[in-house]
Amino acid sequence: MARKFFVGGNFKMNPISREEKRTLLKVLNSADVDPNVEVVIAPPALYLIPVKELLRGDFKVAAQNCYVKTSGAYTGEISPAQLADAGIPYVVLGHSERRTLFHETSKLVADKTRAAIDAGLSVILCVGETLEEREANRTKEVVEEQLKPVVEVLKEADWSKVVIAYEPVWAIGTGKVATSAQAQETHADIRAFLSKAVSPAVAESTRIIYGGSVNAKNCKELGGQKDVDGFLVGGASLKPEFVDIINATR
Ligand code: G2H
Repeated sequence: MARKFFVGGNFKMNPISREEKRTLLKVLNSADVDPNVEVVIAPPALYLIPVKELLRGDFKVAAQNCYVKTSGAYTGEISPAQLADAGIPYVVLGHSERRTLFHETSKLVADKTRAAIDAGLSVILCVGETLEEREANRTKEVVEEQLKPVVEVLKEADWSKVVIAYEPVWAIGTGKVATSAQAQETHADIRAFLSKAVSPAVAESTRIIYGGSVNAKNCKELGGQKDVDGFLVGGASLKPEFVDIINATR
């Protein structure tokens, strides 16, 4: 079965006012979008429920993080069970900002992935190399090292609940996008890794999306690559051009 194109909007810690949030939602709710694209919006945790209530029914909502535990003394955290109970279907895990600024290891990201899937959530799992790692020709190795713990905890089960976001760290928020050839090469490597480490069927059906300075200008070429099944969009998801990115393959 063909993989459904997937476009996620990662608002990160934006917008900073409810008014801005309403303006953004107005643009999204009135947009003419390709019905063959799965669209998922990840606002800050504070706005998850209002965004879910105000957002058009054909778009879904994602949390930007969750913890591994179901409940308990974990001040400041949100559990996968709480997200599921609130009707939030997706969670973004392992974003490089979480790995770098909040010291999340690949093992913790894998455990969060397992916990989220056990709670019934789907996961947008982020991986990607730094500039130093790319320049040392270590991209494939780094991405595989980030994926291995996930393969270990998930085994063959539940992969339909995972969307992998390849986000080269050097392209995140920098305006420096990967070339379509660079994105295609790493996406194909990830698919080959999944084929060996999990199964050819999982490799064929898992969506691998690209993130890192995607905008209305570069999305068509990137989205035209054989193994690029969509995007995770940060900065541009806060602007009207996000609609053009959703429609990249139309
Ligand atoms: C990468 C991306 C969204 P941006 O972090 O996850 O952000 O499009 O701003 O580079």
